[in-house]
Amino acid sequence: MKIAIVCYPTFGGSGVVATELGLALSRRGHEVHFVTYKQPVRLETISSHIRFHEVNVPEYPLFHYQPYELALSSKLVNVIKNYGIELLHVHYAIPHAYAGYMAKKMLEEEGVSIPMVTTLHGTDITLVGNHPFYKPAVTFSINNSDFVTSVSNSLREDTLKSFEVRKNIEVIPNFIDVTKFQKKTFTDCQRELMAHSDEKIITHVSNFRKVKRIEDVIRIFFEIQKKVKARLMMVGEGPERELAEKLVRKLEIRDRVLFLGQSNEIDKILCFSDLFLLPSETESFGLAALEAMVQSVPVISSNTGGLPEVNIHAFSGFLHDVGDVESMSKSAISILEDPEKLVQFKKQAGEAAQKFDINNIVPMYEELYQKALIKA
Ligand code: GMT
Repeated sequence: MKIAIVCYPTFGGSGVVATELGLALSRRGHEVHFVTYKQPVRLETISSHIRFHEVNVPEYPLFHYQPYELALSSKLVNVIKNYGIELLHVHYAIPHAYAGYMAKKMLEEEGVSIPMVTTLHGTDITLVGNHPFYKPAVTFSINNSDFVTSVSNSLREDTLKSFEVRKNIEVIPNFIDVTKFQKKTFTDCQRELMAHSDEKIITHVSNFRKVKRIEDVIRIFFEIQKKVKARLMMVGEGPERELAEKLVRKLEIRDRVLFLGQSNEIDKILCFSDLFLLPSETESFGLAALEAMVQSVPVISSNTGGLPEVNIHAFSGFLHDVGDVESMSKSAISILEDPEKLVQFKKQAGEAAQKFDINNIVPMYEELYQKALIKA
């Protein structure tokens, strides 16, 4: 099948999922065309089955805001026609579903019919999409997609609660390539570069936005390091980083906290981590938690959104109420202080990740595409 994928190419869950999906589909024989404003960060392999089409928005002094949706929908029309694309899959409703719908309509005028699948990822529904400035357009785009998927049951529920949706929303969870980690491809898992042998390594990975509650991450670590010799790896970049660094200075734990910035080597960092922290305000799925779990890193998270569908309480880690730093710290310490418990939780975290293996999930998308093609 010839599939066009629209996504955000930057660091962030929805772009990662879209890219990994495209790569997996290409390995299964499909021809995948990524249409976005920059080469997606995880799209390192270019093969005859993978193409990248860059959306350019020419600058013009009259424009206060560059009309990206317009450029994207025009690009989609050209790519779909020129390459005989059979299906359009847009990730993140804003503005991709809206632009995709416009492309579909323009193509219809030319006698070309193409089904559109929209995957909802989280903030396009819970934080941004819900804003009155966007809501009518998001509702319209969802209702006018041929098929709609969400990455968790929780996000499906949130969408149905907040929007007047007339569409069925199918849950297709995010996924991970379990075999890649079983093969232990990282021969350079050099823990000793990051910490002393008697120190535990605690990790947090995110885009450092308010929703991630970065202050809680630091405060949980502050409690942990009072009881257990440990270091904190802060991976990512975003608006809350400066505040976090300030708090680290105030708490006088600068020598134990490393801000690593954005990294393409998350796998390598997770491979030597002992515990992962994700105390988010809301999280539709929590792909970062799954990426930790597949490498046998237990997760201490909040119990919000789709996190309970991924992180299993008292098995792959612990979940507590948003903002309950005390309970999260206690649970973290209980795992880290007890070597046997740590080994057991590490094993269980790996086990819980199996359910989300790429080989179980990608066929769900393929099945949906087939349905969409029949309907078109
Ligand atoms: O919040 C982020 O980290 C980025 C955001 C995105 O769209 O890139 O992530 C959302 O989509 C991910 C992939 O489906 C989910 O794993 C994240 O939980 C979700 N973020 C939120 O709901 C806050």
